[in-house]
Amino acid sequence: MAKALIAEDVAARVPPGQILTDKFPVLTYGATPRFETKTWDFKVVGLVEKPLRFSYAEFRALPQSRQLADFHCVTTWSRLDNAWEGVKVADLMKLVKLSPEVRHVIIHCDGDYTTNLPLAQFVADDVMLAYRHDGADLEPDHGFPLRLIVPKLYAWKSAKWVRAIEFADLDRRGFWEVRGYHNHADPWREERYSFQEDPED
Ligand SMILES: Nc1nc2c(c(=O)[nH]1)N[C@H]1C(S)=C(S)[C@@H](COP(=O)(O)O)O[C@H]1N2
Ligand SMILES: [Mo]
Repeated sequence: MAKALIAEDVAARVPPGQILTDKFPVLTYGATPRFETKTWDFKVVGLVEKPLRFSYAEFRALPQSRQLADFHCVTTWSRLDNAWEGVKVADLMKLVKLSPEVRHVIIHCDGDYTTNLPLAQFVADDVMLAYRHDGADLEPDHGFPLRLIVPKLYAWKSAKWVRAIEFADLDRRGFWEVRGYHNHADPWREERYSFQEDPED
């Protein structure tokens, strides 16, 4: 009886068309970038009162959080209860003064990967810049030293090797969003492909 209830809870957390896995597959377009502490930095740019730049040590000195979150890849695997540690975007935003016209965010990564999301989704309480996963530093292939985690959207929005956050007034589609993937990417609505987009939306 107890087991059946747990199975039902789990089923309720797996979006339509997804299959559960305990593995942690690596999904990367291109090669894993090299990390060097000395040259690495993290920037906040675009329509902000004052752009910010953090060295690796400065970023690691920011307030830390831990959270469990589910992860849904558009290629149909989902991995539940990932323990992420890092800096909550909500905490980072305490240091950022946005221009009033900001509506969109573009994430820039090493290797020229980008992804975009609406400001409201970016500042959601469960969005995090993570450097640890399941009790260990992120593996290089999984985004070390820093990746974004956006649990409510398909995982291509969870950009690995993040180097800069750009705040913008207008939306600009990212790497996969210009290659046929959906601009919104809500797994509960199966927003997988750009042909599903409502032009009025
Ligand atoms: N920089 C970068 N981030 C990325 C990707 C990528 O190719 N480059 N792939 C995305 C995709 S499609 C998925 S499903 C997740 C996979 O994360 P993982 O490789 O840690 O499982 O990372 C996302 N973040
Ligand atoms: Mo993916």
